[in-house]
Amino acid sequence: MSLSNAMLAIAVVGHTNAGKTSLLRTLLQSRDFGDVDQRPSTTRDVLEQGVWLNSTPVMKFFDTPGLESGSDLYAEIEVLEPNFRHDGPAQIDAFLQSSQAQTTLAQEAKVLRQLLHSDAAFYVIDCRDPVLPKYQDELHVLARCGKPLLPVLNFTQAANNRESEWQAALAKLNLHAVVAFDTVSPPEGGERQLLQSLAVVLPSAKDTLEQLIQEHQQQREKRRQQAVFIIAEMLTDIANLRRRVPVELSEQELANELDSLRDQVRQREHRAVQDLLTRFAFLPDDAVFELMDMTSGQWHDDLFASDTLKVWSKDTGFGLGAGAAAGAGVDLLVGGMSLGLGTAVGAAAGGLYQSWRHFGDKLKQRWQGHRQLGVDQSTLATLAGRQLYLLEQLSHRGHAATDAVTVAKEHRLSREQFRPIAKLLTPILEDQPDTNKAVITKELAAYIQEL
Ligand SMILES: Nc1nc2c(ncn2[C@@H]2O[C@H](COP(=O)(O)OP(=O)(O)OP(=O)(O)O)[C@@H](O)[C@H]2O)c(=O)[nH]1
Ligand SMILES: [Mg+2]
Repeated sequence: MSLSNAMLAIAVVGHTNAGKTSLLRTLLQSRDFGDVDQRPSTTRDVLEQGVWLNSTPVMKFFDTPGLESGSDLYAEIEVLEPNFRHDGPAQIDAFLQSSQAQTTLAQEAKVLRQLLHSDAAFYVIDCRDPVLPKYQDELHVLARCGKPLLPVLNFTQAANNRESEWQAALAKLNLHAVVAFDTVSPPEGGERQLLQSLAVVLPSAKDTLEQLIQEHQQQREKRRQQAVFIIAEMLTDIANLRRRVPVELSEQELANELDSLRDQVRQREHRAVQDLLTRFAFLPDDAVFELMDMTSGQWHDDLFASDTLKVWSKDTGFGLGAGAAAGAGVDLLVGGMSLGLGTAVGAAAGGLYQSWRHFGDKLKQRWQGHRQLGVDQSTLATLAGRQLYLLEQLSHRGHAATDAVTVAKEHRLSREQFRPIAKLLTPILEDQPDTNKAVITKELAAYIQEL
């Protein structure tokens, strides 16, 4: 039967602490698969996990305990060689019947048993280690199982790695297809290379592995689109936050209002972070956000004074010049309005109703003794920058990583990057009538997707 039509069984084997469980966490995108620890012998038993393709199980990975006594194991199996000349799997079988396989070498026996029952294996190597004789012994024994082995060089990001030494040692065993794959920071396209290399040593599984590569690529694209949408939605929600406060406020009251506004911002940001972590199958504590500096809120009735006034003066024919507009605050606008109320009503009747409704609402609030407090643009630029930084980190992060991503205060967008976002958010910030938040979120997402 062609393997491409059956469930593939792939074992992950190697010396203890080489990162076998970590490799599977990253491949399976499962942050909580098995136990990972810096102490040796963390995985004590074989642990399996299925992989599905369009709801059909196509593959099973088997995590195995670490090999610790490679040289003792080699010595045991060497003794059996004359009885089963040129038949490695028979030698291994015979060893598995021996008393050592139940006692001193029980951990090694579990690995060999699993390998005999698998179609192929990843042999994980901590390539910071020198090629010690015990590793060579271990490899010679594994090779006798008669199964395709694909060596995976882990810890390749370490400065002191010995990749070339290992490549040379592996070549002596006819293991020429070797993949460098740091499980914590996998290289761009690393998973594709890993699965394609597996297809080279296991040609009958090529179709399944190709389909898996494609499916994962589609999942990655979809996940990115969803993530970008989460960020866009957070920005429109936060731009839309406002607090209606009395015009006359003591310093303390204003400080309290700002605190509440900042709390709302932080809560919304936190929700986006948790959504992103979930989307990328990380755990809630996998990102640490440094508390953001939010120096000020902004008065939403005069913050966009210059643009607002320009629009207003154009719509009503008040003819406030750009210079006046740039310097004008809400009081000037209120003053102008009071004087020109008749003109404004006339303008409304003359088809400028939209404009009147928009500005009229704000002025009405002001006349009723209220103002609106909202989020300033520099806060929005920081929020956008932080989320995009997190997205970038999560996109390149292996699920074997155990430390958290730290998102700093200063991860804000540059002025150039933020300008189009600010432009898209303006109708929300200005509380313009008939603003369609859903449409703006979509446009924002499209822009962020290209960043
Ligand atoms: N920096 C870094 N750490 C890694 C990497 N791979 C594994 N580790 C760490 O190395 C230690 C051992 O990883 P495990 O995945 O438990 O190794 P294992 O081969 O399954 O170990 P046993 O089950 O004990 O045989 C853990 O502390 C991991 O976090 C890597 O690529 N980079
Ligand atoms: Mg393990």
